[in-house]
Amino acid sequence: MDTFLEDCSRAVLKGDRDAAVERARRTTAGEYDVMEAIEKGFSAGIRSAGELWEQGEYFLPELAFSAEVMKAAMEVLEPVLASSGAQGVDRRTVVIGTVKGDIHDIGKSLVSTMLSASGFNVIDLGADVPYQSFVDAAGKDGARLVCMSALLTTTMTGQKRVVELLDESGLRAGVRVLVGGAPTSPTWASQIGADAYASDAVDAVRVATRLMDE
Ligand code: B1M
Repeated sequence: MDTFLEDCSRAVLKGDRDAAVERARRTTAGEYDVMEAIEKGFSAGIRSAGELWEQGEYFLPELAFSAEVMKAAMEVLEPVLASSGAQGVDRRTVVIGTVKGDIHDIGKSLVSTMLSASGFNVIDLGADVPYQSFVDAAGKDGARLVCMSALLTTTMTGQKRVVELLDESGLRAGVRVLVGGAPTSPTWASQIGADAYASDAVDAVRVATRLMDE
């Protein structure tokens, strides 16, 4: 891997906030491609921290600290992402959140920023979002797309519940549903009656655009 990307990854893995923020600033200064720095640098670091935690070499506070450092880097990077897109301006409203019981919000926020950057009007409900809140927000704001993230096998079932609630509310016919997050898959999306699955933030923009154009 490129040394700069390795440095980004290591800064997150070691919980070195100053180094991570410095690398993020250099990225925004145009030294590196922002998406590449996120996906191959900073995200690689948080995934390595997760692996060390899984192997019992990191304790949860160390993993949480790495996540905080990743978020500090993302705070520097997100404004650049947000202003970079805006091509093909499409102000159609999208509701997004991580489902109830799940506080993993780094990937969801990345998807949210990329959708905003691509011109969608994004209503980001945050993480640990009650199922009904997705439905309420979609109804209130006339959303055409509901996006749900889940990182836990125990919380991904919440995505299914939201699809059911959208059905029960009568909103389902006018709303597309996109799911994502590590334990989800295209098969899962079709099992729960969602319209699509996206593997990462770039794919999410591609799939969201396709769903809106259908
Ligand atoms: Co947790 N955690 N965690 N964690 N954590 C995982 C998910 C886990 C796989 C780690 C492991 O065991 N290797 C595991 C889940 C196992 C499982 O269910 N199969 C796990 C666990 C078990 C837990 C706890 C239960 C631990 C505990 O307390 N005992 C606990 C749960 C808390 C809760 O939610 N209730 C917990 C807590 C935490 C921290 C708080 C320490 C922290 C989260 C901090 C935060 O988000 N604010 C954390 C972290 C950082 C991770 C890992 C290491 C990294 C997640 C991440 O941010 N990745 C993760 C292991 C891993 O993923 N390798 C792990 C970087 C991010 C950019 O990628 O989130 O995958 P990701 O998002 C990607 C794609 O998935 C996709 O696009 C994004 C960008 O490319 N995507 C979408 C995501 N959402 C999408 C939505 C879309 C489309 C694409 O459309 C709607």
